[in-house]
Amino acid sequence: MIARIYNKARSELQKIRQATSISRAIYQDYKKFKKLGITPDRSVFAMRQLFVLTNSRSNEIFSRLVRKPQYQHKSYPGVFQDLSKEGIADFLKAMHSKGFYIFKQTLSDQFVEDMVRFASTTPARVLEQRDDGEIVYSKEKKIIDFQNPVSPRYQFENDDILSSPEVQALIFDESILNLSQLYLNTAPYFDVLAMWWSLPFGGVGKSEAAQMYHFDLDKMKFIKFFFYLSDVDSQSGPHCYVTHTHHGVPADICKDGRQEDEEIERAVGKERMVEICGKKGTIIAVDTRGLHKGKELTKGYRLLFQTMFSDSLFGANYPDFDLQKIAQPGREVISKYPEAFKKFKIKRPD
Ligand SMILES: O=C(O)CCC(=O)C(=O)O
Ligand SMILES: [Fe+2]
Repeated sequence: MIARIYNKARSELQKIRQATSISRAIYQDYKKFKKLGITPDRSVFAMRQLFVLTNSRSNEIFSRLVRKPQYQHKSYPGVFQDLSKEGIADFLKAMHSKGFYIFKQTLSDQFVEDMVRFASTTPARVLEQRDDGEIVYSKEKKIIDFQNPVSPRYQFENDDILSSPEVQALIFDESILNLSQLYLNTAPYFDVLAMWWSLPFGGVGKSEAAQMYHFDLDKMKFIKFFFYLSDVDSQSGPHCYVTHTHHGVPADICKDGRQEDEEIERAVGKERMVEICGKKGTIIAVDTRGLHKGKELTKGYRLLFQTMFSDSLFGANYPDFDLQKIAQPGREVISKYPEAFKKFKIKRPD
């Protein structure tokens, strides 16, 4: 009995020591980042390590460090411009408690149709098995063929999707920026852009296609917006989320990497594992520091567009966006929020 208590105390103490030294290294790197704008690789890894060691608490603490005053505009035009005070309160409550929110507002049929047309005619990268067995994105881009899919996921290149006016409208939607700052409690940064098709593929590439439970930790704190551009039911790849896990998880599943459904179910129970189904046009906000995945498809297809705002650009060094592709309305928004959209830059030729 005494030996057990002693061992537990010793292991807790070890964890605290480890967490302290990792925090110190991250803080040093943060100071370098403030000068150079680049996060040293060791910190990208260390943040994940610390997140697991402290069962998610580290990020809340660090995110206080990077907090800046929020924008104070009178209005924030866009998809959510009519959201009432109560609507915003609902959104914040759900985000803080459950970790995700399904909006009543949706994208119009016409808007979705235009995006689908674009995605059906634009080549994308596919997951392929290399000679050494590893599954990676192809160099060559392919247009989706629903009859003969060659991959569970067709991922578009940022440079390709940026030229779509609909994509630009969603990136520079000020109402989305406003909800992001309210949730993140700081003036946010536009950080990530993604769009991909998902298809049934017999389980091959499930992990690489983000179809196994995992947490994201690209930055300290961030919010992702998912836009369903096809009808999504239980068989056609709903986004799945384990409620409350953005605030920590039971010890058994407090680890990095992909995890099996059964492991999660054993630890939290099935009721907390939510499948988010919805018609095309559905918009969802998610704190993907919580456990989540896209469900493997058994039928149909799913087209998803995604954006992400972060509290700071400290963390994974994702590529900048090509400012030259942005049309006038987007440029006006950039000039209103230059810091938030600082990743839009004139690209130097390679
Ligand atoms: O496909 C999905 O629903 C989940 C994708 C995912 O893991 C992510 O965007 O972080
Ligand atoms: Fe993810």
